[in-house]
Amino acid sequence: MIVFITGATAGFGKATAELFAKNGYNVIVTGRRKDRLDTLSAELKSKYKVDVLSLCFDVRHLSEVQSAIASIPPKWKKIDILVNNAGLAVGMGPIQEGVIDDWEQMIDTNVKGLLYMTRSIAPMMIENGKGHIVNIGSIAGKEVYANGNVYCASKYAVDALNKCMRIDLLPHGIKVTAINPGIAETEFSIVRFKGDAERAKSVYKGLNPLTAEDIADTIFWAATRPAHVNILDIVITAAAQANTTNFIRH
Ligand code: NDP
Ligand code: 8X3
Repeated sequence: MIVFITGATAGFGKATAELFAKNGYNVIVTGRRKDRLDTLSAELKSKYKVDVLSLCFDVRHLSEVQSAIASIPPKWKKIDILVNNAGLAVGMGPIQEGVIDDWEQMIDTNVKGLLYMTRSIAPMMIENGKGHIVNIGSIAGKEVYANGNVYCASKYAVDALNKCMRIDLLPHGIKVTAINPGIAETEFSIVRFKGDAERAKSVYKGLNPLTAEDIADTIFWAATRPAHVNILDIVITAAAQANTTNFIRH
């Protein structure tokens, strides 16, 4: 079995690569940070004795996506599972003060990147006669929150695409699943607040957030149901989170 994971250099993607490798799957790990991909590949190969293919590219650039996919050796072409995970929030503030470059980054990564990946890999799955696409949305794609505007919009787009691609791929036997996490402690907030570690830490203050491993576990569970079962959509939060705005902090 082959699993292709976008954004495997950190957070959910990295934990997902580890969990699948631990369970004997061969993994294709991707991201922009080559040093991290090299370290992760070496670790997974030596620890779990699986094959690992590492592809370094930026999901925002169609030409990079296309050449990365074209470079996949024949034995790796039968991709069983695609985890569309690469994504980010950049900035947080009212719409009237929005930073256009932050908006572009979120839309280009979370929406267009996911589309480029799906457009490249779904035809390969159709040719193989099977496949499973797991899209990482967010609770922010189910319910908005103050100052979340463009990030929320990008994840609402993932929610819509998830539902639409399930219809389009249904005749081809390809499963489509969305996993929508609430707040989870990864590098997400450090990226959102542009390296401000103090501000990033404050997001999780006084509560026990989800971990990358919790999400990897959920992805793995959804991807390993019997052939006749498909999990459509999961929203998962820390026990201390009720929705996008209500938390219990101690
Ligand atoms: P991290 O910042 O820890 O990891 C993000 C991953 O995405 C990294 O591997 C990064 O790799 C990759 N990535 C970002 N931009 C690009 C790009 N342009 N091209 C290729 N890869 C890219 O965050 P999380 O693990 O938390 O986030 C993973 C997904 O989960 C995202 O889609 C996020 O929106 C979503 N999410 C996160 C939640 C949270 O609270 N943490 C909650 C709900 C959803 P690199 O920088 O090396 O390219
Ligand atoms: C990340 C979760 O609530 O910070 O998607 O937007 S939230």
